[in-house]
Amino acid sequence: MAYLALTGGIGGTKLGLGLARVLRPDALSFLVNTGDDFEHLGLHVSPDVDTLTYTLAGASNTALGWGRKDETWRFMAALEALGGETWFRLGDADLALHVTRTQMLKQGATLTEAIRALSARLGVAHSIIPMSDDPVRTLVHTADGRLSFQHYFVRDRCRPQVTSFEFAGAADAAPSPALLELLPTCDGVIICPSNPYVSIDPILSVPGLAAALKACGAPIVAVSPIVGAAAIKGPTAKMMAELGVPTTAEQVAEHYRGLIDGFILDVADADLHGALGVPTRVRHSVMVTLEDRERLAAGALEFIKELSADLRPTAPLTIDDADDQGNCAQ
Ligand code: FO1
Repeated sequence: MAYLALTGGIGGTKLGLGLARVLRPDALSFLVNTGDDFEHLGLHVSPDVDTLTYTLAGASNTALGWGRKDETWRFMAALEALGGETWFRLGDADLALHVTRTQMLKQGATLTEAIRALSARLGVAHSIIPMSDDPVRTLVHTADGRLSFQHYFVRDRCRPQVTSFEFAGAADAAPSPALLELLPTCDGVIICPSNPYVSIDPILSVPGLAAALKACGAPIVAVSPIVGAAAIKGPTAKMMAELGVPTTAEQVAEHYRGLIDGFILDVADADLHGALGVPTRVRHSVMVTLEDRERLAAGALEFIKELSADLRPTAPLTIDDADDQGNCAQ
């Protein structure tokens, strides 16, 4: 069995780690948001890819939630002394990753190739795939005007009131070839409890990507990032309120309507079980310990297996059947 996890940001990475601990590298790949990527100080920074990479490598800064553990900050101190831009902090060891990736990209590697090589060098055995090799950049439309994602998120600390989102470049982007290669053997897709608007939607904005996920016929299960009326991590609930939608798990399920085959609710939202127009399961989804992450991962996989039994025909498929279902294994 082989699974694909869609993720971006710190909340999604928590479940990503749980999945990586219960599934061998040949049974799990990650498809990661690169809408947060940006050129900073002349370097290609890929925050969501790097947060996942460091986490799977056992090298993450758990206090910050991003960057490397045991980090030093001499570069930032020197930059500050020179009057450079310091609103986005790059640790000394983290800097080495951005420099190397930028160099690889300049020498002609695709983002998929650069991530594959660098994650392997950091000791990550699971496959980390960017949503696209083409630049797609999340722009946040706010009451204060249009902001690039990192300006909104880090420099302005998510303070501006959000009105909508734009994924610049998406129309001309293609899914990473590595994704299209693995989909024919995919048995289940997990949408991690990442921010639906700025972590998962950029992935789904790549033309043909959502259709390819759907067409491979494997169950797609999302884990709610909203518990009660609050986001487990980050600005999801604040964004929903500003967009004028209810800050509920039900609304997240609604957001993914047409894509997902199942939705995992937290125990705090057990009253919504069976009431969302999509099959649901109730699990403890607030991940504090490593065991919490593994337990939720196992719960998501169990749900996918149950859904597979419902979605997949029991009789073997004929070639005509596969054509009718748009089966991507052709
Ligand atoms: N987040 C911050 O809040 N402040 C920072 O200075 C910062 C630097 C940074 C450097 C490298 C990196 O990979 C991530 C970094 N992040 C920082 C996190 C990042 O901005 C966000 O977590 C994601 O883009 C949102 O998913």
